[in-house]
Amino acid sequence: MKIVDAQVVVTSPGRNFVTLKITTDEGLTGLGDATLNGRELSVVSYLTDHVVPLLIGTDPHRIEDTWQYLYRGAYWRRGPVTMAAIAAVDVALWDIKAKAAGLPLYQLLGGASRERIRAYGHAAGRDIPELLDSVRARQAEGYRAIRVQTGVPGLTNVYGVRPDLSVSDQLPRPVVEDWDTPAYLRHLPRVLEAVRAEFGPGLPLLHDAHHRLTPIQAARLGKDIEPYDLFWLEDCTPAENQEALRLVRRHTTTPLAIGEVFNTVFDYQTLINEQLIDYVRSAVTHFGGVTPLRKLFDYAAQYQIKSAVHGPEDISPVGMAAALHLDLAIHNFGIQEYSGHTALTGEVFRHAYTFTDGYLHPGEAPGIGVELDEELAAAHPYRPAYLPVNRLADGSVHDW
Ligand code: CS2
Ligand code: MG
Repeated sequence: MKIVDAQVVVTSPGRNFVTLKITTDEGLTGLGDATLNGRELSVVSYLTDHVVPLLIGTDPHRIEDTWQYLYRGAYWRRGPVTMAAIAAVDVALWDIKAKAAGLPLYQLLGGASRERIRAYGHAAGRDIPELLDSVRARQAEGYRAIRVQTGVPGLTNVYGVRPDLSVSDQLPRPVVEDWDTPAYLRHLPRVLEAVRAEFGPGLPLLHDAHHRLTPIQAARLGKDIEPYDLFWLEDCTPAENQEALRLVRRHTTTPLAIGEVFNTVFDYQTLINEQLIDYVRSAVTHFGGVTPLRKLFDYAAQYQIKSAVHGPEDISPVGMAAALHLDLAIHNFGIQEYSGHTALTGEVFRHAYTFTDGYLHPGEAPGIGVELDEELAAAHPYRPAYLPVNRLADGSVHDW
């Protein structure tokens, strides 16, 4: 079999998605997600200008060799643009291989290790009563594990609370959010106390600090919220300083999850070797695909660290489907983030995966189980969009 065509499709059915479609001389096609939120077109160029010409004429079955060729062969390694582009190729090739075998991808990854995949959803409110309503709404949708985010008194635009911008209300420049770490550190324990009082001890609760704390602040927060028994505290510090987590770990038993902005195993080495975290959070889409993420999970498993694949709305259904096949197959699965997508996104990307009673399943369609409606995709072209930025009261930029 040979690759005869590879096209990059950019579509915006509510938000931007970048998809690679590879076609073979036997008529099989494979899809891969290359969406990098707020920097989409850089990956489009990386793929169309530098990767697609290398794929034509090659054997789609040689997934490992193609991965190494694109990663090592470029000389310039790592980084979100490079790894999102390689991820799209990797997932499209797995899609083709599984379709050629007539099997859902998870069967090629060793078969199912579980019957269903526990998902967590997002609840958010500007204040505590609004958050409690939002938790109830997620429970009504079936979620059995819920991430809770609230506004902070005195701040107007806080991460996870401001509704996600759809492209139609995007401004030409990033929205500016505001931040005050001491106010947040005072407020969050009260929020978690109220959620526990309302929903009891049994509901798995998660919280995302979105890289905003210093190591000592994170250590204090982890300690303060221990009574509320979080499933995890996510991205407590900007963890490219991996050694910082030693300090956090020394002070708290709150479980820690890190990694949605990481692109390779090297970002995790100290975190995993020293067991400084409990969950690895990378997305198939930003980590170079199924091939390296499978290796990361196997490495993490030796340290009792579990998977928790990043699954916000900016991971397309293609990236989500690839994650679900991995989740079903690996033994050290932890939990899967799942925000769902708009109905229109589900029409552009028809998918076999399902969400029922709080659990996901990739379905039994051969391949990853996603088909792209190219006409509908073309009817919703790219719209420039940015992630927000974050400033402190004195006007200085803070981690977002
Ligand atoms: C997040 C994301 O899902 C998460 O945990 O931190 O919403 C993240 O902000 C976006 O994926 C950025 O594109
Ligand atoms: Mg996060």
